[in-house]
Amino acid sequence: PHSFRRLEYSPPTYTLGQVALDIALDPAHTIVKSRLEVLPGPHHAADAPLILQGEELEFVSLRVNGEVHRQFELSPGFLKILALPDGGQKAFIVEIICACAPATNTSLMGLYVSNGNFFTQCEAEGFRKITYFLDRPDVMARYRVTLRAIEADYPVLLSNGNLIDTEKLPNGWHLATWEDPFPKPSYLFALVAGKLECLEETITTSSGATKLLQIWVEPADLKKTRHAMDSLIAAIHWDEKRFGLELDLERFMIVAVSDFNMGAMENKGLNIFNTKFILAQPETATDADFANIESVVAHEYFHNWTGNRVTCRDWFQLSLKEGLTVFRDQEFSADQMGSESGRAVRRIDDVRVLRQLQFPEDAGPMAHPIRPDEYEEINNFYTVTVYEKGAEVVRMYQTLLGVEGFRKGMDLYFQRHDGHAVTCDDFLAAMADANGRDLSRFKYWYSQSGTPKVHVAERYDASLQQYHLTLSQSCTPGDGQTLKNAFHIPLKMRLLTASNDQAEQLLELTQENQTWVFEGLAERPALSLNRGFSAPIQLKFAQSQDDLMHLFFADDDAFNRWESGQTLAMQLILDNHLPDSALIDAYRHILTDPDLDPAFKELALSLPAESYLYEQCVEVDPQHIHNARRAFRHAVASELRLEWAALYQQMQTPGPFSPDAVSAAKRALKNCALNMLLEADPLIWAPMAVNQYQTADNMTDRYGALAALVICGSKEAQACLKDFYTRFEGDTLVIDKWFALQASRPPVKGAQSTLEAVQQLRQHAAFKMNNPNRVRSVIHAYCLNNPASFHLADGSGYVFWAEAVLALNAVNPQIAARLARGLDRWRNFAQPFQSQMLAALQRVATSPGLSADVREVINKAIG
Ligand code: B3K
Ligand code: ZN
Repeated sequence: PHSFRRLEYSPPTYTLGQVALDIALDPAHTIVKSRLEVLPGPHHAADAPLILQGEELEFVSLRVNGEVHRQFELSPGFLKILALPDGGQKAFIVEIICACAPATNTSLMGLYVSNGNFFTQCEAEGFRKITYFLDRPDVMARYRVTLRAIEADYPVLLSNGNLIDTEKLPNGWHLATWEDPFPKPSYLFALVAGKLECLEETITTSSGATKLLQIWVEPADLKKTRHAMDSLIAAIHWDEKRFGLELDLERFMIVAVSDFNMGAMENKGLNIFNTKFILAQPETATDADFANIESVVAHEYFHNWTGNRVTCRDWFQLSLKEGLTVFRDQEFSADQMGSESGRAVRRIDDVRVLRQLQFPEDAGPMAHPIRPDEYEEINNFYTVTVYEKGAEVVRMYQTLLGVEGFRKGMDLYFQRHDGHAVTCDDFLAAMADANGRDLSRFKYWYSQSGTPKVHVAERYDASLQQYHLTLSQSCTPGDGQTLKNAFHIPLKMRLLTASNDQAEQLLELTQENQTWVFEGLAERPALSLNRGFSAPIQLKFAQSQDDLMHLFFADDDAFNRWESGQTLAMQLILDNHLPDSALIDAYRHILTDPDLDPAFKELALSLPAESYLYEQCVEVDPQHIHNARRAFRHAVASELRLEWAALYQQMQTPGPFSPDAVSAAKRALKNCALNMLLEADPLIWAPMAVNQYQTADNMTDRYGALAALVICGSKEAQACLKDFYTRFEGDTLVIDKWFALQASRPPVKGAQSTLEAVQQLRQHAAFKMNNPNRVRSVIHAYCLNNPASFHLADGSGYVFWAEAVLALNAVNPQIAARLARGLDRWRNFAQPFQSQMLAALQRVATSPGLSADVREVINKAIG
């Protein structure tokens, strides 16, 4: 298999000026005519051939400077054009005609058909499935695009930029021509054609310009677009205010499609979204859906500057745009919460995702630095490391430089690089130069993989009234990197004392070992370190139970308050213990505190995820961990049953539904209480859950009640599931929830196994192997998100996994490769799980016809 290496980057031999595309859309045979103005690149050598990428294309013809050109070679993946005029040293024109087959394109890369409409997905390397091209992000060109189609079937024709012409054509065809004023790399190209309608709004931006915003969906979905539009408008205003960045186009369009490989795509002026991240109404979308829509709409909008105006030189630099844009959307979403405690709750949520998904990745066979050095298939590197850890790295600049210093760095970054394709080093340089700071040690966050560990040793000297803090760092890489340089680790800390006289400080750990001495401490303080999770590290700190308990009661940093509770619970669960009375009292104190944000209460009472617990073990026994955690949860449910019952009453939200953060937090805590009550006394509380299910006026409450019944294995669950299906049969996104809930049900004694249920769901008439959302709601939900039902000692879960990976490999390599990641951590499991996992991996590895995507993941797992 071929590997691409970061250090082998070389600038393009040729670049592009104007690009004109003329595309006649036909599901079976779309004809693409391109006219490329080709220019010699900066390091051009005379007579260099022009090598264009192209995949799954039917070549029709080639002209150079208007003449038929016969000196070319076609090979899988390439069109090599030789004997160019003037040895290619002056600008020349290449005209190519080729064809593709969108209707049979199930990879959902390039041009494809979904529900009778046309869509494209070009990032990372999909444009080469539309036409032969210099398909690399450092070649930026100006596009003019003419789309032709039968008007009755495809009344709406969209592409990037501004609409400059529409015409009726013979035989019921019509055309539309779009021109994008901004040079862009091919991965930001998009077209959409079909029967769509839009919600539109005009807004005025900070400079007084008027802009047209449109959200295009299938006609029946128009009523579900309001929240996405509100989110877009909020994001536009936030970016003006926080970063001084204004929308640069006259028109900004979003289109929703139900067949999509990921969440959404930031194509210039024409974002394309998975319907899951656009469509919402209270009856069909949960509070989590509303929040996700807000954050994904903002994320793609923010890419307009961080990604599109300044883009990546090569795909190794992906985190340059993704880490930065995730950081921006996290900050936006936190601000939308409207309060400090709301901000903290968002932060806790983001850190949970990082620790549950990214920490395991960074310790496993697919570990890579946020700027990878090597890949076989770039699609495999759109990872939680590049995105979420990348965002943590950007956050650390802000922690080190302050909000204003960070803004100065951003301003300089745009001043230097607007309109260019640049690198992570350029970003670091802008941050350092704008602030006159030496950030040379900070660069290791880009080049070294693994989660750094920070070991804490503390000593209090009563006679000198001194507190000594020694921190040492280490890092075990997962990907064969050996040499580790010390990271530059910003740690917010505060010493908690009875007199409350110590301020928060920022410690910069830049050596392997450092000691700090704090003076004037009349009593031994409790240490609150890595406040707000200021660095993406693992703290190794044998903090005393007393201090942890003190933090859980009294830390003014909400993140660390939450964290100390997690640590207390985690230690007990891993030791197979139930909560002691001190911890139950602490939980009671939190639940009954009238001044505490309900969202925080809900998080404080949520136990560490099984996948996070796995990371603390040398030999993972998934069934053992599940049982220990379940028993612990049962005790928390039973011992606090009075408090849960009271909260269930207090957290009702009478009146019309509103998705705002305060109401959502109440619903979250109420539904958490309902789950706990069903855990404690299922027979008593099942009727209450059924009642909530039946009378709910919103999806959060209806789904919350249904999920509680399903998870506890209540006999009422089946009837409610049946009702739910009939009630929402026409609504694909809601039916995805119905599938996902059953596939993620933890094991229930005496009930059908989840594996059997999932096998039946795969045979369900509404299951579709070529729709990624549906596949994710059944197969990925079971294999990646339901550890105790998946890790079965007889290996049957892994057999199901292997068969699903192979079946998906033939349909959609990206979706298959994501599933293939499911056994990454096999080496960490106890027997018999470990051998059964290896057998399943080997079965996939030795199967014929593996895509590059799946092959890379499986080979790395086996090692
Ligand atoms: N940039 C896209 C991701 C493209 C994934 C290609 N396999 C969405 C985003 O991060 O905004
Ligand atoms: Zn992104």
